[in-house]
Amino acid sequence: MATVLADTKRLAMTDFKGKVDPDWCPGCGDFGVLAAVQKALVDLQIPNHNVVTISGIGCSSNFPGFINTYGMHTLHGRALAVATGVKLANHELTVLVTGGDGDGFGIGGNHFVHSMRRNVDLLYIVMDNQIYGLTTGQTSPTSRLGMKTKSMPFGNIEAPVNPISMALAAGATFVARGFSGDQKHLTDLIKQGIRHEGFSFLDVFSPCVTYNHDNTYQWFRPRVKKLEDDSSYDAANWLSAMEKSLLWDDEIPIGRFFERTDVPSLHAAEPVLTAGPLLRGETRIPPDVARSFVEELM
Ligand SMILES: Cc1ncc(C[n+]2csc(CCOP(=O)(O)OP(=O)(O)O)c2C)c(N)n1
Ligand code: SF4
Ligand SMILES: [Mg+2]
Repeated sequence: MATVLADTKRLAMTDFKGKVDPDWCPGCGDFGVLAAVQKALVDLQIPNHNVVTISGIGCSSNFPGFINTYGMHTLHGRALAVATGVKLANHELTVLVTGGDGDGFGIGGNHFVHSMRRNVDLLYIVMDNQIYGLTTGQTSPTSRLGMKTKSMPFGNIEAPVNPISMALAAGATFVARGFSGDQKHLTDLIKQGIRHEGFSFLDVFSPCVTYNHDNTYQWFRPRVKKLEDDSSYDAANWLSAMEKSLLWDDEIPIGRFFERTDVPSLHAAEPVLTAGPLLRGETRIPPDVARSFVEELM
C-alpha cells in the first residue's frame, strides 16, 4: 500500500518528528517502535501527507501525537473501526494503526477479529507490554497466568490470549511479531507490513519498564528467536505458522509468521471503489434523486 515520493526532496528522520516530544517513561519500549516506524517511512520514502496514523487510548495510543503524519487519537478500542473508514474513503493513503494490548485485544477485540476477516489494507502495530500502562498497571488480555498486578494482587487467574494464533485464525493475510529491543529487525517487519496489500498484523514486545517487572528486556532477550534464521521455515504455510505461534517460554519466535497475497483487500473487492477513491468521484446525491427520495418518504 506504499506510495512513492513524487518530488525530488529526500525525506529524512527529522521530517517524521512530531511537534510534541513523547511523554513515555524513560526506557519504555514504545520509543523503539516509534523510531522503527519513522525509519520505515524514510526507507520507503512515503510522503508525510500520504500517511494517517490512528490510535485508541493508552500510553502506546499516544503515538500519533509524536509522529509527523496525519493522525487521529480516537476512542479506547475503536481505532480499527475509524481506520477502516479512512481507508475506504481514500485507499491511496498508507494507514497505520498503533495501540496497546488492552486497547486491541480487550475492549477492541471485536474490531480486531472483524478487520482481519475483512482484510482491510492497513498495518496494525500493537505495542504489547502485557499490562495496562496508562491506567497504572492492571492485568491485560496478554498478562501471563499468575502475574501479580494492581487489579489481580494474588496473581492473574485468566489465561492470556495468543494474538498471533488469533490473527491466523481470523484470516489476517500478514502476521508478524517484533521486539522493540531489536530495531533493525522491527523496521524490516514494518516495511514488509506496509508493503503488504491487505491486513498486516504486527505484535511487538514493547516492555513497560514501570509496571511490568516480569516481561522485561532482559526476560525477552535470550528467548526471542528469529523465524528468518531458520531457512526451512515457510511463511506461506498456515499450519506451520499456527504451530510456531504456540511456542512460548524458552523459545519465543519473532519475525514473519505468515503471509498470503491471493486474497483481495476490502477496498479492492468493493465494486464502488474500482473507479478510484471516493474523494475523486461524484459523491453528492443528484438533486432530482434526493427530491424523489424525500417525496417517497413523505
Ligand atoms: C471505554 C473506556 N474504558 C476504559 C478506559 C480506561 N483505559 C484507558 S487506557 C486503558 C488500558 C490501556 O492499556 P493498553 O491498551 O495495553 O495500553 P498501554 O497503556 O499499556 O500502552 C484503559 C483501561 C477508557 N479510556 N475508555
Ligand atoms: S507506564 Fe509503561 S507503557 Fe506507559 S509510558 Fe511508562 S513504561 Fe511506557
Ligand atoms: Mg499495554
